[in-house]
Amino acid sequence: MEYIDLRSDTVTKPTPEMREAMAKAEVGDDVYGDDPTVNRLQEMAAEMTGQQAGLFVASGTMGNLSALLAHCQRGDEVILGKDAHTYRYEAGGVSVLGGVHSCQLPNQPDGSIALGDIEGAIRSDDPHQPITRLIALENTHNRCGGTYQSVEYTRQVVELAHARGLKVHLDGARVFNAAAALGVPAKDLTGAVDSVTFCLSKGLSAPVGSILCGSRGFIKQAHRMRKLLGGGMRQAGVLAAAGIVALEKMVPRLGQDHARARTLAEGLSENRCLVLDAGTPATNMVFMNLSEDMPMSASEVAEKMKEHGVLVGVAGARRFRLVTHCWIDDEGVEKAVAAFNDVLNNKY
Ligand code: TLP
Repeated sequence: MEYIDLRSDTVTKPTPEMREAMAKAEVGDDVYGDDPTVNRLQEMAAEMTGQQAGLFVASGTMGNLSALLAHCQRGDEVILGKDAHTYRYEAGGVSVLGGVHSCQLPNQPDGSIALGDIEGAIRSDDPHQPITRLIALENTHNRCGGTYQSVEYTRQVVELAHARGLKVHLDGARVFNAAAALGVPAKDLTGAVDSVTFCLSKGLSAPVGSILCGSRGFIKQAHRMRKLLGGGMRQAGVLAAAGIVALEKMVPRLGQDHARARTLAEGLSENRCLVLDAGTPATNMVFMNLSEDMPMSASEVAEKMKEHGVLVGVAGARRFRLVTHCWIDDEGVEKAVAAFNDVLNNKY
């Protein structure tokens, strides 16, 4: 059965054009820097993010971890949001492998961290305390609802950080979605930070990979960290070839996913068993809860939805996350709304 899969945009499969490019990719040993396709992808990524250099990594998690390890020494501290992917969903790698302490601050509804909170969390030069080294942002912000932060906010955090001798890393797994929502080139959101990771294997539909971008000196250090993490790949050009198609062909179409997420939310808002988050969707994610009088749990509803051919993300006992992507068309959106109506109607 071909499911309508709304669990995440990570479920996207490579497009026929990507498969063709992968089959024809010129390759070499990337540990020697000899893979022309990887090199081209890294250059394109650096250009698009307004950074000097790029590094192809296996995943968003590896990109974030390589960056944090490159910026921080053992005993240093990273300031991040308590709902950051890096803090919640990356197996604690920064502490486990890096000995890096984390200071978790509240995320605002748009995923930002209040400037005053950041300022207040920066440590003084005191041997009792860890050394604040890095501020980590996330744009779009996954757990806050696929929300995005402005160019101006990003600039303010960078200004504050640099004035205090700190660096800024951006987990931009979906930064091209943020840029599409704001109607600006991605480099406006990424050009000023010290490092940025973005993912090719989410809304951009490539099968594997993320890119970490930063200055040449930083990428040299991150390259060492990638090796340490076991992420030195060899003929990775077969994967990078799909990444090149992703940057050329998939970035410009992300707005379509946002429009479909809006249509999906409109359709679901008419079902009285569902309570959509205020303002959802900001980009390609719809977040919602079951209404109080619904006797079923989100997992039970998800099971029934599966029987109707629709896979949904369970984000809590009574909460869902639905993510649109290039494999969800208008018909898929209609079918998903209809399936929710079938499963939930007459259940309260
Ligand atoms: N997010 C996944 C899950 O891990 C939750 C998803 O389905 O959304 N940063 C952000 C903001 C992310 O959302 C993700 C993946 C990552 C980093 C990690 O990327 P990968 O999965 O490539 O390691």
